[in-house]
Amino acid sequence: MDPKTATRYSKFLSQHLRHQPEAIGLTLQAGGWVAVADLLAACAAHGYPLTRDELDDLVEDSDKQRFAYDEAGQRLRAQQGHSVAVNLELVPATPPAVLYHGTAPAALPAIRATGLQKMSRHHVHLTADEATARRVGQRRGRPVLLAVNAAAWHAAGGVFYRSGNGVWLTEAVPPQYLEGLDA
Ligand code: HQG
Repeated sequence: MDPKTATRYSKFLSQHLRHQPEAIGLTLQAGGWVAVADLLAACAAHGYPLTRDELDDLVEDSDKQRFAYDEAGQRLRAQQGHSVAVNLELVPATPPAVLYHGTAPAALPAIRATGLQKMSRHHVHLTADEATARRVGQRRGRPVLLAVNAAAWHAAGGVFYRSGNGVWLTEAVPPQYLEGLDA
């Protein structure tokens, strides 16, 4: 698959494993899983035919490791980013002292007032690495980098999880734990 086609397919998979499984006739099992055979059939029936080998390549090459097979390789799921109700069975974890979030200038007034909110996803997405956060912010224009005082928010009762692909997740971050809101 050439890189452009791979990106198109990867977006199609993200869309249906995170947001709209029913649009291609899929139902996510507990943990967000779908049987690979069902997924391949649904993709083919909706204009995205692919072989198991091509799916393996997409999973392996996903720049953010968006997808993961179960241990038997029989089922696939998105590792994070869902808007549909799904229980990823995440285990609370102690975050690094500082985490980062990239956003856009237009969101700042609301974030100053209410802190980081999960919006349409299940969690606020944070990263341990500044460059990744900047890239996330860039999706919406000039990036604004916020530093999250994760140690303090964790000590005050904030619950953090780490997804299978290393994204740090939390329910919300109150504004007093954010730096960079004046950008
Ligand atoms: C902003 C992509 C107003 C928040 C990315 C963000 C990431 C607020 C937007 C992953 C707010 C939500 C997640 C508040 C937060 N008022 N706006 N109180 N609190 N916001 O896409 O973090 O390619 O749901 O700053 O690369 O941008 O899909 O979250 O701008 O890793 O794998 O509301 O999604 O990865 O946007 O991105 P999103 P995000 P994938």
